[in-house]
Amino acid sequence: MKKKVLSALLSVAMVATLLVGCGSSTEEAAAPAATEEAASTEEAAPAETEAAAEEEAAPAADGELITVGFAQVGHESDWRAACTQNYQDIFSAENGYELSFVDADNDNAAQIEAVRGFIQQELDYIIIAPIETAGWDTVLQEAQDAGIPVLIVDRSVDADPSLYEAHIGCDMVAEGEMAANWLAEYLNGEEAKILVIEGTVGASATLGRTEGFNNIAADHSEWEILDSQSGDFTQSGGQEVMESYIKSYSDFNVVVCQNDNEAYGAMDAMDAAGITYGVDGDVTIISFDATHDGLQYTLDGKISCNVECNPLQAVFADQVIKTLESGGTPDAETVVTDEAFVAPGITSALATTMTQEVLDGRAY
Ligand code: GZL
Ligand code: ZN
Repeated sequence: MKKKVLSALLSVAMVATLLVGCGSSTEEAAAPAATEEAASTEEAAPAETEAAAEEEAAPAADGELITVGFAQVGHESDWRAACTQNYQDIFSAENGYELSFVDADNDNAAQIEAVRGFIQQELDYIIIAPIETAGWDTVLQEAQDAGIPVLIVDRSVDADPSLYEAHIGCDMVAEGEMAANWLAEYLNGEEAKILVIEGTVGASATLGRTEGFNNIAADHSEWEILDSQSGDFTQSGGQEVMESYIKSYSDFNVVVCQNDNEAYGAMDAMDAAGITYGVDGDVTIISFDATHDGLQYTLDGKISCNVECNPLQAVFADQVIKTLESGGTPDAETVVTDEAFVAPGITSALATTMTQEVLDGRAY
């Protein structure tokens, strides 16, 4: 399976130019103000084409729009909103698509029913951002039996990879390891009593970030993970879990929130309890997503480390579909790599120190 590792280095630009690894095709993405450069591919990448090919996505040869069903997780977080907007921007009529979008509202059964609906409508393609990793084999087999290619995006599924054409997403285990490696650098051997607010139960983002963080924590006997409960990637979930933690634990100095919205809820709970956090507080907060507001809190010194998970992935799904449309074989796996950001005053070999310029240069 060819693997394409793309680094998503976002900087200010009015035209999105994507240099994509293998095959070095370049594509102007409709995603606003993002310049991403391929970092590397696993195989030696051919010399990148310099000039951005003005390859405009266009309706299929017969002028027909390509019909695509997108079964989205829900609307649980700011990250999700950015992901949805990105798919709606890219899968537009001017790009040759007719998009049927279903927000599954974090409900697994509803998401599987949405996919069955797309199959009944005999759409050309189905895109799934799976809420949970489990439970997908049957409906993916139904889609394959109906001759409808499926793309799995954002999160991943525990299913036979021959049941879908491609997976596009970030490496959640790497994100978890990035967070823990930064904490080790920051604490430099000091003790840590850690509380974790996990994401949605059974989601690959949750499983991966937890696994990655624990991989590194295992090397630090001076750390203790006191508890790890799901806040369901929502602000209210983060607040509820933090409120219960405050009742149960009086001696903690690190809170790991598996997305920004949970961090906002945790901060509300700590404010209400008079617990200080941030670079000048008693508690160090680590978050994931690096959304605009999450990075504002990082710039303000309230979140100490924020690990990015880049939601601007729709252009890669567009590329997979256009490759299939032209009879080609798309990369089975596209991994969009991430970076980390830390609060001003923190220097790190692993992360970018936040400035207003960095924040202004972000695309979401
Ligand atoms: C990550 C994505 C997660 C985000 C959350 O790829 O699946 O789901 O981290 C979102 O904000 O709810
Ligand atoms: Zn250690």
